[in-house]
Amino acid sequence: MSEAHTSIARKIERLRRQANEMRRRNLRMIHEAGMGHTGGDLSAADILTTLYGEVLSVNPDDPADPNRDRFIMSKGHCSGALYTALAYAGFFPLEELDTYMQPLSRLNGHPDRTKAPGVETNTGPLGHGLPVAVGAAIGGKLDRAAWRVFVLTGDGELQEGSNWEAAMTAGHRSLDNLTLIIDRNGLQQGDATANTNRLDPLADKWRAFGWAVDHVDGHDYKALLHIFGRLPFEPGKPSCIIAHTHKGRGVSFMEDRVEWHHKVPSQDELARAIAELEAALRDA
Ligand SMILES: Cc1ncc(C[n+]2csc(CCOP(=O)(O)OP(=O)(O)O)c2C)c(N)n1
Ligand SMILES: [Mg+2]
Repeated sequence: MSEAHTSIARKIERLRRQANEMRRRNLRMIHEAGMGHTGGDLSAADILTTLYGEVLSVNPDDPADPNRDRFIMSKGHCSGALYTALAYAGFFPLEELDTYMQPLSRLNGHPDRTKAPGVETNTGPLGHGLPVAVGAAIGGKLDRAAWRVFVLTGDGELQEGSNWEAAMTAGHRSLDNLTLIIDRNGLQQGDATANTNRLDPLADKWRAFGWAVDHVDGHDYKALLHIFGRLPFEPGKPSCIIAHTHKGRGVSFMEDRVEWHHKVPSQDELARAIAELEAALRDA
Protein backbone atom coordinates (compact mmCIF):
# COMPACT_ATOMS: atom_id res chain seq x y z
CA MET A 1 0.00 0.00 0.00
CA SER A 2 1.29 3.49 -0.85
CA GLU A 3 1.99 6.06 1.88
CA ALA A 4 -1.02 8.15 0.79
CA HIS A 5 -3.29 5.12 1.11
CA THR A 6 -1.95 4.28 4.54
CA SER A 7 -2.51 7.81 5.77
CA ILE A 8 -6.12 7.87 4.45
CA ALA A 9 -6.77 4.48 6.04
CA ARG A 10 -5.43 5.82 9.36
CA LYS A 11 -7.63 8.93 9.12
CA ILE A 12 -10.71 6.81 8.43
CA GLU A 13 -9.99 4.49 11.34
CA ARG A 14 -9.56 7.50 13.66
CA LEU A 15 -12.85 9.04 12.46
CA ARG A 16 -14.67 5.73 12.86
CA ARG A 17 -13.46 5.27 16.44
CA GLN A 18 -14.22 8.85 17.38
CA ALA A 19 -17.72 8.83 15.87
CA ASN A 20 -18.48 5.61 17.72
CA GLU A 21 -17.32 7.15 21.00
CA MET A 22 -19.28 10.34 20.29
CA ARG A 23 -22.44 8.34 19.64
CA ARG A 24 -22.09 6.56 22.98
CA ARG A 25 -21.54 9.83 24.87
CA ASN A 26 -24.40 11.48 23.00
CA LEU A 27 -26.82 8.72 23.98
CA ARG A 28 -25.73 8.92 27.64
CA MET A 29 -26.25 12.70 27.57
CA ILE A 30 -29.81 12.33 26.26
CA HIS A 31 -30.58 9.60 28.78
CA GLU A 32 -29.27 11.71 31.69
CA ALA A 33 -31.05 14.88 30.49
CA GLY A 34 -34.28 12.98 29.82
CA MET A 35 -34.55 15.01 26.59
CA GLY A 36 -32.92 15.28 23.20
CA HIS A 37 -33.11 14.39 19.53
CA THR A 38 -31.68 10.90 19.38
CA GLY A 39 -32.34 9.99 15.75
CA GLY A 40 -31.09 13.23 14.17
CA ASP A 41 -28.00 13.34 16.40
CA LEU A 42 -26.98 9.89 15.23
CA SER A 43 -27.69 10.65 11.57
CA ALA A 44 -25.39 13.70 11.65
CA ALA A 45 -22.58 12.16 13.76
CA ASP A 46 -20.35 11.00 10.90
CA ILE A 47 -20.70 14.26 8.96
CA LEU A 48 -19.80 16.29 12.06
CA THR A 49 -16.89 14.02 12.98
CA THR A 50 -15.45 14.38 9.48
CA LEU A 51 -15.98 18.14 9.35
CA TYR A 52 -14.41 18.89 12.73
CA GLY A 53 -11.75 16.19 12.40
CA GLU A 54 -10.50 16.83 8.87
CA VAL A 55 -12.20 19.66 7.03
CA LEU A 56 -12.91 22.82 9.01
CA SER A 57 -10.17 25.26 9.77
CA VAL A 58 -11.17 26.29 13.29
CA ASN A 59 -9.15 27.07 16.39
CA PRO A 60 -10.49 25.85 19.75
CA ASP A 61 -8.02 28.18 21.51
CA ASP A 62 -9.49 31.16 19.69
CA PRO A 63 -13.10 30.36 18.74
CA ALA A 64 -13.61 33.89 17.38
CA ASP A 65 -10.51 33.79 15.13
CA PRO A 66 -11.60 36.06 12.25
CA ASN A 67 -9.98 33.66 9.76
CA ARG A 68 -11.92 30.60 10.93
CA ASP A 69 -14.20 28.62 8.69
CA ARG A 70 -17.80 29.20 9.78
CA PHE A 71 -19.88 26.11 10.52
CA ILE A 72 -23.58 26.66 11.21
CA MET A 73 -25.61 23.80 12.66
CA SER A 74 -28.96 24.79 11.22
CA LYS A 75 -30.63 21.63 12.53
CA GLY A 76 -30.08 23.04 16.01
CA HIS A 77 -32.37 20.51 17.68
CA CYS A 78 -29.42 18.12 17.22
CA SER A 79 -27.34 20.08 19.72
CA GLY A 80 -26.15 16.85 21.36
CA ALA A 81 -24.27 15.90 18.19
CA LEU A 82 -22.85 19.42 17.79
CA TYR A 83 -21.65 19.61 21.41
CA THR A 84 -19.95 16.22 21.27
CA ALA A 85 -18.17 17.27 18.04
CA LEU A 86 -17.10 20.58 19.61
CA ALA A 87 -15.86 18.88 22.78
CA TYR A 88 -13.85 16.31 20.79
CA ALA A 89 -12.42 19.18 18.73
CA GLY A 90 -11.21 20.76 22.01
CA PHE A 91 -13.60 23.70 22.41
CA PHE A 92 -14.51 22.64 25.95
CA PRO A 93 -13.76 19.66 28.23
CA LEU A 94 -15.44 16.35 27.48
CA GLU A 95 -16.69 16.25 31.09
CA GLU A 96 -18.81 19.33 30.41
CA LEU A 97 -20.96 17.19 28.12
CA ASP A 98 -22.38 15.64 31.31
CA THR A 99 -24.10 18.98 32.04
CA TYR A 100 -26.17 18.78 28.83
CA MET A 101 -29.48 20.62 29.40
CA GLN A 102 -28.98 20.79 33.18
CA PRO A 103 -29.84 24.08 34.94
CA LEU A 104 -27.09 26.70 34.43
CA SER A 105 -25.28 24.56 31.84
CA ARG A 106 -23.72 26.27 28.82
CA LEU A 107 -25.04 23.38 26.75
CA ASN A 108 -28.67 24.30 26.18
CA GLY A 109 -31.14 22.23 24.19
CA HIS A 110 -30.72 24.74 21.37
CA PRO A 111 -27.14 25.98 20.84
CA ASP A 112 -26.38 29.48 22.15
CA ARG A 113 -23.31 31.24 20.75
CA THR A 114 -23.05 33.47 23.84
CA LYS A 115 -22.60 30.38 26.01
CA ALA A 116 -20.98 27.40 24.31
CA PRO A 117 -17.54 28.07 22.75
CA GLY A 118 -17.44 27.17 19.08
CA VAL A 119 -21.16 27.65 18.42
CA GLU A 120 -21.27 29.96 15.42
CA THR A 121 -24.95 30.93 15.37
CA ASN A 122 -27.97 30.37 17.60
CA THR A 123 -30.23 27.81 15.95
CA GLY A 124 -33.17 25.62 16.86
CA PRO A 125 -36.04 27.31 15.06
CA LEU A 126 -35.70 25.54 11.71
CA GLY A 127 -34.95 27.48 8.53
CA HIS A 128 -32.58 30.09 9.96
CA GLY A 129 -29.13 28.58 9.43
CA LEU A 130 -28.92 28.86 5.65
CA PRO A 131 -30.02 32.53 5.53
CA VAL A 132 -27.36 33.39 8.14
CA ALA A 133 -24.77 31.33 6.24
CA VAL A 134 -25.57 33.23 3.04
CA GLY A 135 -25.04 36.52 4.88
CA ALA A 136 -21.70 35.27 6.24
CA ALA A 137 -20.62 34.10 2.79
CA ILE A 138 -21.51 37.52 1.30
CA GLY A 139 -19.38 39.08 4.07
CA GLY A 140 -16.50 36.75 3.20
CA LYS A 141 -16.70 37.71 -0.46
CA LEU A 142 -16.75 41.45 0.34
CA ASP A 143 -13.60 40.95 2.46
CA ARG A 144 -12.01 38.73 -0.20
CA ALA A 145 -11.45 36.31 2.67
CA ALA A 146 -10.08 32.77 2.35
CA TRP A 147 -12.38 31.31 5.01
CA ARG A 148 -15.39 29.29 3.97
CA VAL A 149 -18.93 28.84 5.24
CA PHE A 150 -20.54 25.45 5.89
CA VAL A 151 -24.12 24.85 6.99
CA LEU A 152 -25.89 21.61 7.89
CA THR A 153 -29.67 21.45 7.54
CA GLY A 154 -32.16 18.65 8.03
CA ASP A 155 -34.25 17.51 5.09
CA GLY A 156 -37.60 18.17 6.77
CA GLU A 157 -36.19 21.59 7.58
CA LEU A 158 -36.16 22.42 3.86
CA GLN A 159 -39.93 22.86 4.07
CA GLU A 160 -39.20 26.26 5.66
CA GLY A 161 -39.58 28.88 2.91
CA SER A 162 -36.69 30.99 4.22
CA ASN A 163 -34.28 28.36 2.83
CA TRP A 164 -35.43 29.00 -0.71
CA GLU A 165 -35.05 32.78 -0.48
CA ALA A 166 -31.52 32.18 0.78
CA ALA A 167 -30.88 29.62 -1.96
CA MET A 168 -31.86 32.14 -4.64
CA THR A 169 -29.59 34.81 -3.21
CA ALA A 170 -26.63 32.41 -2.92
CA GLY A 171 -26.99 31.39 -6.56
CA HIS A 172 -27.46 34.96 -7.74
CA ARG A 173 -24.38 36.11 -5.84
CA SER A 174 -22.16 33.23 -7.01
CA LEU A 175 -21.23 32.28 -3.44
CA ASP A 176 -18.70 29.54 -4.13
CA ASN A 177 -17.36 30.01 -0.58
CA LEU A 178 -20.60 28.46 0.73
CA THR A 179 -21.39 24.75 1.18
CA LEU A 180 -24.75 23.41 2.25
CA ILE A 181 -24.91 19.86 3.56
CA ILE A 182 -28.38 18.34 3.70
CA ASP A 183 -28.84 15.50 6.21
CA ARG A 184 -31.12 13.52 3.91
CA ASN A 185 -32.43 10.89 6.31
CA GLY A 186 -35.94 10.90 4.82
CA LEU A 187 -37.63 11.44 8.18
CA GLN A 188 -38.79 14.47 10.09
CA GLN A 189 -40.82 14.79 13.29
CA GLY A 190 -43.65 12.27 13.25
CA ASP A 191 -43.43 11.04 9.63
CA ALA A 192 -41.40 10.59 6.47
CA THR A 193 -40.59 13.77 4.55
CA ALA A 194 -42.14 12.13 1.46
CA ASN A 195 -45.52 11.92 3.23
CA THR A 196 -45.38 15.46 4.54
CA ASN A 197 -44.15 17.68 1.73
CA ARG A 198 -42.35 15.95 -1.10
CA LEU A 199 -38.81 17.28 -1.62
CA ASP A 200 -37.82 15.34 -4.71
CA PRO A 201 -36.41 16.03 -7.20
CA LEU A 202 -34.21 17.66 -4.58
CA ALA A 203 -30.95 17.96 -6.55
CA ASP A 204 -32.77 19.52 -9.52
CA LYS A 205 -34.34 22.13 -7.24
CA TRP A 206 -30.91 23.31 -6.03
CA ARG A 207 -29.50 23.25 -9.56
CA ALA A 208 -32.41 25.41 -10.71
CA PHE A 209 -31.42 27.96 -8.05
CA GLY A 210 -27.86 28.13 -9.43
CA TRP A 211 -26.08 25.64 -7.15
CA ALA A 212 -23.68 22.83 -8.02
CA VAL A 213 -24.95 19.62 -6.43
CA ASP A 214 -23.55 16.21 -5.58
CA HIS A 215 -24.56 13.25 -3.45
CA VAL A 216 -22.66 11.34 -0.78
CA ASP A 217 -23.22 8.48 1.63
CA GLY A 218 -23.25 10.49 4.86
CA HIS A 219 -21.87 7.56 6.87
CA ASP A 220 -18.92 6.73 4.57
CA TYR A 221 -15.84 8.55 5.84
CA LYS A 222 -13.82 7.94 2.68
CA ALA A 223 -16.60 9.34 0.49
CA LEU A 224 -17.10 12.28 2.86
CA LEU A 225 -13.38 13.13 2.83
CA HIS A 226 -13.38 12.93 -0.94
CA ILE A 227 -16.43 15.15 -1.48
CA PHE A 228 -15.24 17.79 1.00
CA GLY A 229 -11.89 17.77 -0.79
CA ARG A 230 -13.59 18.73 -4.07
CA LEU A 231 -15.12 22.00 -2.83
CA PRO A 232 -16.22 24.18 -4.46
CA PHE A 233 -17.73 21.82 -7.02
CA GLU A 234 -17.80 24.62 -9.60
CA PRO A 235 -16.17 28.04 -9.47
CA GLY A 236 -18.84 30.75 -9.16
CA LYS A 237 -21.51 28.48 -7.69
CA PRO A 238 -22.46 27.56 -4.12
CA SER A 239 -22.11 23.83 -3.43
CA CYS A 240 -24.87 21.58 -2.15
CA ILE A 241 -24.03 18.15 -0.75
CA ILE A 242 -27.00 15.84 -0.37
CA ALA A 243 -25.79 13.45 2.33
CA HIS A 244 -27.83 10.25 2.35
CA THR A 245 -28.11 9.17 5.95
CA HIS A 246 -30.14 7.07 8.36
CA LYS A 247 -31.79 8.52 11.41
CA GLY A 248 -30.61 6.60 14.49
CA ARG A 249 -27.56 5.29 12.62
CA GLY A 250 -25.43 2.85 14.61
CA VAL A 251 -28.15 1.39 16.84
CA SER A 252 -30.25 -1.28 15.12
CA PHE A 253 -33.50 -0.64 16.99
CA MET A 254 -33.30 3.14 16.39
CA GLU A 255 -32.33 3.13 12.70
CA ASP A 256 -34.93 4.61 10.32
CA ARG A 257 -37.54 4.58 13.09
CA VAL A 258 -39.61 7.75 13.15
CA GLU A 259 -40.38 7.48 16.89
CA TRP A 260 -36.68 7.88 17.72
CA HIS A 261 -36.82 11.49 16.49
CA HIS A 262 -36.97 12.59 20.12
CA LYS A 263 -37.53 9.41 22.09
CA VAL A 264 -35.22 9.15 25.10
CA PRO A 265 -33.50 5.79 25.68
CA SER A 266 -34.48 4.02 28.90
CA GLN A 267 -31.74 2.53 31.08
CA ASP A 268 -32.18 -0.81 29.33
CA GLU A 269 -32.25 0.72 25.82
CA LEU A 270 -29.16 2.74 26.62
CA ALA A 271 -27.29 -0.35 27.78
CA ARG A 272 -28.29 -2.27 24.64
CA ALA A 273 -27.32 0.64 22.39
CA ILE A 274 -23.90 1.05 24.04
CA ALA A 275 -23.28 -2.70 23.82
CA GLU A 276 -24.08 -2.63 20.09
CA LEU A 277 -21.80 0.31 19.43
CA GLU A 278 -18.97 -1.29 21.42
CA ALA A 279 -19.43 -4.52 19.50
CA ALA A 280 -19.32 -2.63 16.17
CA LEU A 281 -16.00 -1.14 17.18
CA ARG A 282 -14.55 -4.52 18.12
CA ASP A 283 -15.91 -6.44 15.12
CA ALA A 284 -14.94 -4.10 12.28
C1 LIG B 1 -39.63 26.57 12.90
C2 LIG B 1 -39.69 25.25 13.64
N1 LIG B 1 -40.81 24.49 13.57
C3 LIG B 1 -40.87 23.32 14.24
C4 LIG B 1 -39.82 22.90 15.01
C5 LIG B 1 -39.92 21.59 15.79
N2 LIG B 1 -39.05 20.58 15.21
C6 LIG B 1 -37.85 20.25 15.75
S1 LIG B 1 -37.04 19.10 14.86
C7 LIG B 1 -38.29 18.99 13.73
C8 LIG B 1 -38.18 18.06 12.54
C9 LIG B 1 -36.93 18.31 11.75
O1 LIG B 1 -36.76 17.33 10.76
P1 LIG B 1 -35.45 17.32 9.91
O2 LIG B 1 -35.12 18.69 9.46
O3 LIG B 1 -35.62 16.30 8.86
O4 LIG B 1 -34.35 16.93 11.01
P2 LIG B 1 -33.71 15.51 11.37
O5 LIG B 1 -34.46 14.45 10.64
O6 LIG B 1 -32.30 15.58 10.90
O7 LIG B 1 -33.81 15.41 12.86
C10 LIG B 1 -39.34 19.85 14.05
C11 LIG B 1 -40.58 19.99 13.28
C12 LIG B 1 -38.68 23.73 15.06
N3 LIG B 1 -37.58 23.38 15.76
N4 LIG B 1 -38.63 24.88 14.36
MG1 LIG C 1 -34.77 14.48 8.52
